[in-house]
Amino acid sequence: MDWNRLITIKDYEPFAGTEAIRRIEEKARAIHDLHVIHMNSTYSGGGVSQILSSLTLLMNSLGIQTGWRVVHGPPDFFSVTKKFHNALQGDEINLTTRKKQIYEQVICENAARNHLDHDIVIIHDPQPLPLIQHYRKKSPWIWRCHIDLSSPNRNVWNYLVPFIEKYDAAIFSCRDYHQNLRTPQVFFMPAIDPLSIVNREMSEKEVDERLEHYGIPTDLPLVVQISRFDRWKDPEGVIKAYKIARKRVDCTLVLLGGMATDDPEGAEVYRSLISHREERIIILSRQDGALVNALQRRAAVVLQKSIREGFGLTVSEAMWKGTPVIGGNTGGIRYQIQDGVNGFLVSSAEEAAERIVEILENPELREKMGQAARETVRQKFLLTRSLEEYIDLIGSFEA
Ligand code: UPG
Repeated sequence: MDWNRLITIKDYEPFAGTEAIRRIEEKARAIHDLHVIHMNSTYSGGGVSQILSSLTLLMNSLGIQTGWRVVHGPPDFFSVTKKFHNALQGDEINLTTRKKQIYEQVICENAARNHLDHDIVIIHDPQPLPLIQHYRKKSPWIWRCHIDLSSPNRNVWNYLVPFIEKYDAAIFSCRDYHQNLRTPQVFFMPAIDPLSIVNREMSEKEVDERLEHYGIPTDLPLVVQISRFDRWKDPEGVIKAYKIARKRVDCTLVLLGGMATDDPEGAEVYRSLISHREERIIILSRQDGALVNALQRRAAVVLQKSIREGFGLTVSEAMWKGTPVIGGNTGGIRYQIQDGVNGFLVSSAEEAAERIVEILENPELREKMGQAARETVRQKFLLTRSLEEYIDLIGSFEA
């Protein structure tokens, strides 16, 4: 592979198969030359930027003229939108007029700077949601929500509904997130890019080099969680599970989390964890895709002990590398992990500890689960599948 050229759909043939690639090319021809724009709230950090950096290139390679913009705003805007995010995942919120004003005014200013007269506009998550009310809408607008909507706080949800109902379609990651809305709802899961820095093949030597660079010891099995530092990802629960497990098996814990520019709580959660650091508890904040890749490959087991999770890209990423994942029994994780077959689902730190011990003490189980995990991702969670779903949805407006 020559990494100095842009990736094309043909590069995905070894993963998706010839037939799927031909089908995608044919469907894309029908919407060829359409001008599509994706808009979200950050170019770096977090799952949405990870998805858009791959998806937008691939759409262009298929002849769909696809752009990517981000909302700009001051810290108090992102502080408000993170509170909305938390409330949509079930938190309480004091929904004051001030919060609404900050949110709506910043979006009004963004609308003045962004001339969205594209053939299709795709808005990701709540941050840029109200943009739609500032345009004379000439074409379909789609709202793509990445959040776990299994039990949204009704105050915030009801406040956002009038914006959402201006859209022509809303995409949610699973059927469980279905809402009472006038807007048509479409359900499909996100997916991972097997050719991104985070997921592409790495040699053992490259893995060693990355881990050594950060001083991560590999003499004992690695128990790893990679996530933004966010309470919903339950880093405290991971540390608790690790401390219980290591009474029975020797292992090292690594918690890695890059900061996302649209998540002002990350630094605070990271600081709250620092006191847990010790020789065998490594807590790192770095933005290094190759390190994510190396850790997911070398880990004896990966945890994603979330309490809420729209989908959980890190689950599929580790599974793709043949590493068993212990996931929180919640949201989109339940659609990726089949308990006891390609990983484990858990509901407490104690259960997670049990499963860590079981996997570390049983290399055959680890191997078998890892293989099943990779096959699950190959069949269901690779980028080409979600790309095709986007193309189908866009095509449905053109028909
Ligand atoms: N990542 C890094 N470096 C880090 C930590 C994470 O590159 O230090 C990457 C990670 O590899 C993954 C992404 O960041 O690709 C994180 O994605 P995800 O685990 O899915 O979490 P969120 O950032 O919370 O993403 C939101 C939803 C999530 C959903 C995703 C896409 O919360 O549930 O899977 O959007 O829909």
